[in-house]
Amino acid sequence: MWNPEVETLPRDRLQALQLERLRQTVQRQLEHVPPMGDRLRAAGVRDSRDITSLDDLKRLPFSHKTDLREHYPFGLFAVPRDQVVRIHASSGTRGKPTVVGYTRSDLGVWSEVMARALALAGVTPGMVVHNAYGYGLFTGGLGFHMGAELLGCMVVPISGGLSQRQVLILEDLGGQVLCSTPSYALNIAQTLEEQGIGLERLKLQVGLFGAEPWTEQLRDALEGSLGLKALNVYGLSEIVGPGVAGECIEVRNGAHIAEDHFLPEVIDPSTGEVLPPGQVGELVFTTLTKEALPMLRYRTGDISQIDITPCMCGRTSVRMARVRGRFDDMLIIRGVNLYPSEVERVLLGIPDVAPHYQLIVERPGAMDELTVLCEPSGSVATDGLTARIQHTLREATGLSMRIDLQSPGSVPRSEGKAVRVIDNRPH
Ligand code: DLL
Repeated sequence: MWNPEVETLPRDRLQALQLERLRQTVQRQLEHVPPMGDRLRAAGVRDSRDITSLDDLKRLPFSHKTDLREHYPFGLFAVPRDQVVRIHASSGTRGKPTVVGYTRSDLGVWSEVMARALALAGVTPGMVVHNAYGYGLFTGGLGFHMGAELLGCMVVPISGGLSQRQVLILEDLGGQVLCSTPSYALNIAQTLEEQGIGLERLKLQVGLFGAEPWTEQLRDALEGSLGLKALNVYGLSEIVGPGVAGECIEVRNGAHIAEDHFLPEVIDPSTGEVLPPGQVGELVFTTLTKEALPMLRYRTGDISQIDITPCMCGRTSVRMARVRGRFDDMLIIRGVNLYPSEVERVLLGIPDVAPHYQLIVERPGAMDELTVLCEPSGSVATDGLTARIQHTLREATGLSMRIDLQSPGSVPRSEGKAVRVIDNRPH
């Protein structure tokens, strides 16, 4: 454990710390973020002393991505500009990106939670960390970089892309820890195979994968093709970046939330009502220590659930289940709700199918049509593979899909977050 004292804090002491820090976040917004301060006052919160228990969190208004967009770029910052030492931005598929800022202390917190996430995954000082998350405005590259340096690892800041050079460096520098999106890790695995580099020439032990939804089936595929233990890391720019939660190597069932810095809730997305632990809903986070961009009840759009049962690893934090997708990612095809990750789960369970896929949605007439681009795992498709894929997907999802089985290497590969859906329907 990176910080055993905090990571095993008894729940009552953790909750007392959360309450004290929640008050500070509320005070920060009241005093320093006019749009959010006004919103709090309208909800009847005039002073942080109005917050007397963690239950009072429910009284506070939600915040949304649109708040960041409306006050783009710096309108929700709670500190003078000269205290902001770093900016990142989330990619944002529509419109302007959301810009986030960090004070020096925020960077310290982020490094700390990332060092914890790496230690959770079994990474120890001195290990060689091959960091293939993109460096730049995306939080992946620099987030993992800072955490690995703090832990005392040797960081190889390779960033994403240029797969042939990527595998050369991976082999020559003896990378033991691979950090990348799961879809890019697949790309690396394929390049290794194409270059004839066998796993015995590599030193890989652990992979820390995140930034996009992925399934247990993809975990198996990555472990098999890269010869490592694959662990899930979750986070989002608006809250800090990667490091909000991470899986432990001991159990690998749910990601431990760094609850001394980020307070989680799960809500019913249509009513906003807080759901009890174990129920599936939208994840909402409140930052407890962020200075530059404090966030109260930020709606992530991510679907998950919280497990409060104690973990065998000894940490006392609650765990969040794998995010199966965002509400925005859910496709409604002829009345059936479908998450791309559901297609991944089914597809990867079918023998002879490679773990590369993309979904194309079209509306040629009155009805929506879904085409699944995929590839055989061998150099040629086995007999009846298309029909088998179509049948298995229909059985599992209730939807009839067109299967476009392409030649190996034809489905577009990702260098960062994979584009799983191309929606060509008229809007
Ligand atoms: O993706 C931060 C990150 C970088 C996390 C590297 C993990 C590893 P954003 O670009 O702001 O930040 O995107 C955040 O990505 O709301 C989720 O929808 C999705 N996401 C992040 N991690 C996971 C994960 C980074 N482990 C958005 N599983 C989030 C599923 C994830 N989805």
